[in-house]
Amino acid sequence: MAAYLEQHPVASPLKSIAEKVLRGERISNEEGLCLYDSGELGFLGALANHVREQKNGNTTFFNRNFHIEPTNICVFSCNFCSYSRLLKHKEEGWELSIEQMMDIVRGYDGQPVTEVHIVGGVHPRMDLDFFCELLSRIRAHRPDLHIKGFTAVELDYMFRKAKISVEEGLRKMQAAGLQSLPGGGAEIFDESVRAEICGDKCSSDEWLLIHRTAHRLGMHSNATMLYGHIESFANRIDHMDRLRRLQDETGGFNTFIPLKFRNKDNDMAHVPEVNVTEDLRNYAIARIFLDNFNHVKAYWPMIGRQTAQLSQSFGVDDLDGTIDDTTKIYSMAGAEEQSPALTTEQLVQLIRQSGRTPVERDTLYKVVKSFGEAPVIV
Ligand code: V47
Ligand code: SF4
Repeated sequence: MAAYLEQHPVASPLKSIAEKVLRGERISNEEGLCLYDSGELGFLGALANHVREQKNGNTTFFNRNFHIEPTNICVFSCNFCSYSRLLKHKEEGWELSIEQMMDIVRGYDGQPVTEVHIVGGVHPRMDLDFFCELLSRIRAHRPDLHIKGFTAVELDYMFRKAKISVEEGLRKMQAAGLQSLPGGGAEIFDESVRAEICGDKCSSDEWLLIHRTAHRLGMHSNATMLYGHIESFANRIDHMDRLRRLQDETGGFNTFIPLKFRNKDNDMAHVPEVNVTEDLRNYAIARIFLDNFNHVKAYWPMIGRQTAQLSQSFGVDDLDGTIDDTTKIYSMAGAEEQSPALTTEQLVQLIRQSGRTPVERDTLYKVVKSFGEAPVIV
């Protein structure tokens, strides 16, 4: 970064932000907004890469996981969602029984996966007891598998229906085998944008309360941000500011995952998608702004393999995992990856081609296996 500043004339507010970041200081919301308003791609990439390498060196993490999507029937109607079906259109959706989900788990017997990620629509009849039974069955069948499951939106609905507090509900699920929460359902915290795009599901405060409580009970979680639709840059900064403040309080977030809005077959199909420059700028600003998050993840099934490669020069140090085509939330919304699956060798290769060192991690970023130094690219 110092070399970049020597070679490129940078206007004064940006220069002082860069100097602050190089000194390891936190930037303010106003400075974050200034990066969105006037930071050009090369400058943001150099600065984000500095932060990335300070935190994670040349490593890019991935994990071996698989997904279970219990249902796409959902009581909510988020306008950006291409995946869910209302109960009255049940014939267009799917509902898996516990036995069917256990068949998926058993399908990975003998394979070196370390995590199962469970996420889906909010089905009115799949309740807390149903999911506690699923958790206990998975735990009993494969005690070594880390169970990461259920967005705050799914949990909020389940706990309300069971008429129990967030803490009681989380304790019950934790006892049944739940270990971490994924980051979905955060969307954009700004209340007026949230009302427009997903007004009927849990509020921002409820999302934050569930993650705060989970952290207090010793669980870790992720945080997402759905960007590139009707939100403003100020809304993105506000979103990340609320996450940064919760992280200061609990330290329980593992990773931040920006999710690019995809516009196929949903009620926001008229909203154009942002371009790849904006994706990379957004990764970079997230990396610079969220100084207390150790990791920024690019979810490759959503942005495609090539942007995932590029993102590693813009702050990203994690490319999620080897995932089978059970992930439908993005393919149904128009993502490049219609049937996302990469073998470990392919993912390792993809990371190496970007000049980074692939490291397999578990859910909590413990190293499972390092695949050695990346070859020098000439
Ligand atoms: O909350 C839905 C998003 C999320 C669209 O924690 C869309 O490791 C873009 O959170 N365009 C669910 N995004 C998925 C999720 C996730 C994914 C990968 C890893 C992790 C993790 C979490 O998907 C929803 C919503 O923000 N989403 N529809 C769409 N049309
Ligand atoms: Fe339901 Fe989630 Fe889709 Fe919203 S984003 S409609 S909560 S499945």
